[in-house]
Amino acid sequence: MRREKTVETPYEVSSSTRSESEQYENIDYFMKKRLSVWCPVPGGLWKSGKIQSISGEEASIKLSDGTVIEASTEELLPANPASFEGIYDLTRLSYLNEPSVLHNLECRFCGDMVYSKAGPLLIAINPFKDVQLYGDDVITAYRQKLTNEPHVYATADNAYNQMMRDGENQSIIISGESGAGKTETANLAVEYLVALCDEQSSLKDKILKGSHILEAFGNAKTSTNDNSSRFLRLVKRAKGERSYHIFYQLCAGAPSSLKDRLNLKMANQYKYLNQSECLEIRSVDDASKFQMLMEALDIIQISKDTQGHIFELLAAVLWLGNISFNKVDTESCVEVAPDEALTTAARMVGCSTQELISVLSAPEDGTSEKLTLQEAIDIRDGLAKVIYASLFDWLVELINKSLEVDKQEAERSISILDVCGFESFQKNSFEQICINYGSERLHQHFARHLLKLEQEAYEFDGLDWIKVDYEDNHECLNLFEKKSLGLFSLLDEESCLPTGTDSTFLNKLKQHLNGNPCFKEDRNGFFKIRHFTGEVLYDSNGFLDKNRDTTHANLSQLLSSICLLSRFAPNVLNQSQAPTSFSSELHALESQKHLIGSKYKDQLFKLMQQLEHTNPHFILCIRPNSEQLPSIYSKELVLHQLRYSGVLEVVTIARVSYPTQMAYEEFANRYAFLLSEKNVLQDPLDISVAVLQHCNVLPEMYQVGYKKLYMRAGLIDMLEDMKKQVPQGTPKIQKCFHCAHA
Ligand code: AOV
Ligand code: MG
Repeated sequence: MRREKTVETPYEVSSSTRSESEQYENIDYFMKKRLSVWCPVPGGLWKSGKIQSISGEEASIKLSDGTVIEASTEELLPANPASFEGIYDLTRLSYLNEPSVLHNLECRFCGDMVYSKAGPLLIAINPFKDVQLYGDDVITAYRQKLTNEPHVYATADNAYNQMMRDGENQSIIISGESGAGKTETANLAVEYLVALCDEQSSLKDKILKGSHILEAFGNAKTSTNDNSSRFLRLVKRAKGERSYHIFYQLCAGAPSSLKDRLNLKMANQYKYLNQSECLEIRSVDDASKFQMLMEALDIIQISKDTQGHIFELLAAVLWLGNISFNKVDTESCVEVAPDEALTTAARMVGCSTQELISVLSAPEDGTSEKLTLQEAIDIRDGLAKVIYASLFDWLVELINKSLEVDKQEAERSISILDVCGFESFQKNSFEQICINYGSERLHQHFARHLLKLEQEAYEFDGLDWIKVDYEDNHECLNLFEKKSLGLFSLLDEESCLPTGTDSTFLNKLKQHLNGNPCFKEDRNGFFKIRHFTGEVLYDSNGFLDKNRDTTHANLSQLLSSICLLSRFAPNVLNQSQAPTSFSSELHALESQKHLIGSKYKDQLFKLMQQLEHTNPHFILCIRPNSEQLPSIYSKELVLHQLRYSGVLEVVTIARVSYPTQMAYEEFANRYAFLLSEKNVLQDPLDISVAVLQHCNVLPEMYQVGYKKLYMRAGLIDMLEDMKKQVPQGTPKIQKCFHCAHA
């Protein structure tokens, strides 16, 4: 043991860089000084205790609960002194190892300090309860820099200041699995940023209400999150899950005049809602949510007329789902049942019953063949999906218009990225594969910025740097993206073949992906993918249908049905607030005839490209338990998330990294005056080194690269302090800079 440390210092060199022999010495030292160590226990976790005796490579440890266990000295890890307990930045831990990180986060979580720093990364552990960390007073405290506690507000503040200072676009990238708290975190970041524009309080209100509206239309209950950000779930979903919140809110909260106008029933009478046997969410009042939604629509200045159209479209979707089909002859052909569902759906869409019947009865190939039951259902569901998708896009446009967000005009921006989080259920399908592929892409972005680029820059500039390894996910991304032989290409190919089925698709996967270490065959109809988070079992059943998305195939048919659109044509809407009409959203969808999987992949690519042009700020949300309950910290679950996200690696790099980097010319220009008058040096590098030596800066505080000077955290602040104290041209340096440790 080189030194004993009881005080915290930001300048400590990482314990992880110590050699193994030093670790051995540590063990002895830990026993003699009766310092705590982490001892592995069955189940893959650790308990803290004190070493009682060591015999060879075996140690006897007395745990805090009094039990004594034996463990190999190699497996013991140093625990941090009590004074480090609950420290706000993991890079400041004296000993960096998994149990220490896990324990530190637990201490903070138990004290309702749900945010911690891991160097440049903000970690947010979902409290699943009101933690009194938000609101106007707290916002003010962060705006006035009265606190150093990590917080999403601090991250947002940082992004804003950097945008103003450097004129560079920023992004706040929020990752974490489903239910980890990404959307809440994104909302809090928005809340902080809108507080910065308080002179325009109407804008503030509109931004917040706009996100409430999108949440009602874009979120739904799943088994891991009561308010999950979703897509693809209008017509089918697993038991215990709900469709988009807005449908239940409308059924529960519509005033009676609106109910009459829409011929609205209770939620349990609609097939699209009742099929998953889940209509309510614990402690959520859908009716009052609907009142809030109507207020939000008013604040966004969506006219009552337009609001009426929006509700009609929602009712149209619900009633479409109730349309049934009767057998017409012995050949299993069907026709639309002429009942209340049909007439109401037609009325809501704005066409005659006969016109809706002809849309629902026309085969894709334009022949006059009658449809089978499945074909008819596909067309009906496709119509419902396209109406809902267009409605959603139209709403986004209306909200943006109301906020006067004009992409061309915005000079600088902060983008906040909140996507669907990683999912692994008992049954995983096409929806999960899209979501999980998205998570892989995002993880790659995270790892590139926090683990790869910085290390590469050090190596490139010739720094003495011990590389920190991390698991990269390119093999898995390759599995999805490889040209012509990746999962999405194979899925597209099979979806376009008239003979393609889920099982021919699976065969193709086996044929082409078996060499990929992330792909595994499984029992009939199933396959496994090893994601960065772990292995997920997928059921190939239904992949082709979901990818084909019958919606688009039938759209030309729908578009030719003029009556359907007339209701929503631009002249019906108030032009001043309708940047695009519902009908043009429909046309826009029609022009995108891609299959769903590759469309999603392309969109993700574009998004990632946009993000590459921003300065990123990362937030990692962690789910502390699977039950969505407060005050429960499942060590296994948290550790798993810390591991696959690479948090320990991020901290390891941050501890030994050089966050300030400066070209020698700039450094010399700024600080050369600190040197004595006799200075005759000319070369900026020589001047820079002379300044550092003159100020007694310890060598481990900086490194000299080929092109730049690399400095540890705190050094530049110290030099700036000295600069302020020494009037320029008066080269009297008395103050020395010391690291806190000897
Ligand atoms: P997600 O966005 O990460 O899941 P959410 O942001 O919807 O997760 O969070 C899930 C739930 O956790 C919320 O509905 C809240 O009840 C609770 N929660 C999250 N953050 C906080 C917080 N800071 N304070 C109190 N409660 C919180 V998904 O969208 O499923 O990937 O697709
Ligand atoms: Mg979400």
